[in-house]
Amino acid sequence: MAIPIPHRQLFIDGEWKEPAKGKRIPVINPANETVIGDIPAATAEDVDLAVAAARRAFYRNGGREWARAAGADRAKYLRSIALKIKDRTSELARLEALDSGKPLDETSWDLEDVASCFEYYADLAESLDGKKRTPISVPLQTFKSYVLREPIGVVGLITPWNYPLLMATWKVAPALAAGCTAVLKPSELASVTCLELAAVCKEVGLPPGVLNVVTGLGPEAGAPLSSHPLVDKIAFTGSTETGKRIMTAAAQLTKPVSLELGGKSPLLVFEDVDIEKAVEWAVFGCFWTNGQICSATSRLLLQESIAEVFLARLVAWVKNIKVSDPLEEGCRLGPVVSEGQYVKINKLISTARSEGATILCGGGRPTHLENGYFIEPTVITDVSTSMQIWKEEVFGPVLCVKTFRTEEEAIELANGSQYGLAGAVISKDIERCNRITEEIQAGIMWINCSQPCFCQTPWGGTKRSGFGRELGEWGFDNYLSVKQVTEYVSDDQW
Ligand code: TXE
Repeated sequence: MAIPIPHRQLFIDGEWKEPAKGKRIPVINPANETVIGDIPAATAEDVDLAVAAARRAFYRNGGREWARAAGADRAKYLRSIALKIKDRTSELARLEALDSGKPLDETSWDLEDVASCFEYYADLAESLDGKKRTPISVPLQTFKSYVLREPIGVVGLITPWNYPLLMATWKVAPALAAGCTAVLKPSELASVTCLELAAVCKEVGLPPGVLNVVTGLGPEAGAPLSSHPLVDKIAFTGSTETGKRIMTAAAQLTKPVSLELGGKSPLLVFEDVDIEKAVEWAVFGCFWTNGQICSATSRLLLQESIAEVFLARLVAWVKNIKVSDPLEEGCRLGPVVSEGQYVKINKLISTARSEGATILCGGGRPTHLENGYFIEPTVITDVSTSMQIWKEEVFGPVLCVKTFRTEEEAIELANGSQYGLAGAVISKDIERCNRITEEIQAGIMWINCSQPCFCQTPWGGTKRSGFGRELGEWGFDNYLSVKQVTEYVSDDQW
């Protein structure tokens, strides 16, 4: 059953606030292209207010209220947020499925991850209390040194639409746990659950200004945030193009940024595998979240000797994927998020076709679905390394396949990409798997699987997939700065 999209305003300084220009952006259900609600459209004026509120919250009471409160106090709020999210999981999962087109099962799992992520960073906030001053041994006895770990300040968090609330949580939870205050700018294509996070923060009594949520268009709300002189750091997940713009803006103020950008990750499958299991991982690794995952293993590298039998099983699996409205029972693939993405993905498929690639299955619109941004799960072979479909991130349900003969050739093909986010290898030979994980240029490697992600492990890329790590202790460090303190301790000085 569909539920109405709550009518929300911008969340600034703990209050709902109408956008300065009074504009709103329609929320479109990608499964049927109908307008189901709207979200406020912030502009630079609203961003200014949000940043000012975040600064007040950071420095209030000499910075003791949030920035220098005990980690255990901040942890209490994070745990209350997690609890409220758990109470509302099924409602929020439905809202997110309606807003983004992701299958309901997947948004439900994402919501569970959201709550766990808040709990995990609540634990780290507590542990910070014991690790605030870390002694360092120095060679001269007349000096004593230690490092202080302090929150960076006001952080701007700009997030995408493929995991709307989870991607926001990967940034909000560690930032707040570290003692930073934040302005979150979610994607205009899926902001509904981020506004509900604001509602949750209000309900649990999070001090005003600690988290502000400004929804709106990238150039109108995201750009003023990334170039704001009173924002101390920007964390971004999204396209490489926008990442470059954000980095350029931040460079003018020598502001630190962390960027999680696109990917075109390889999955290497060797001839010694259990074909059925490997096919299942290949399908999961590419078509999960409607193929809209930065780490999707969208380039399949198959050892030549098993290619024919593997591809036959792969096509059978892919044809069996249930494509439907995301709220329908058993849906495994919903529509892509927007008309823009629908057009972009179809264009990439038709270019591949005209360049001589073979569409082994899919490649069009499912015949049983008249409306909505649906694209059949698609497998493409006869791809050359110079083709756009092999080189560029599709961010949709499209898997490209190439074959290899030797391990060396597989590694060369895998690394022949501008991106370096993730990679996966499937083989019964664990030594080979370990060898390959060291050779692949990526920030994340999976062995005998694809896509599992835990909030304890670091997440981020190399090459044009960005830099900086989210999740785990690394994600926490993103929001902490290290201050060196050295004391002269000789008696004779005074
Ligand atoms: O991304 P954008 P879009 C990739 C994927 C997809 C493509 C385009 O290939 O097809 O990006 O998607 C905000 N200053 N990924 O257009 O523009 C924007 O409002 C500041 C990969 O949606 O990068 C949104 O909040 N902010 C990816 C966020 O940036 C700006 C996930 C991401 O939008 C801005 C999503 C500006 N000038 C898309 N312009 C991943 N790595 O997971 C836009 N934004």
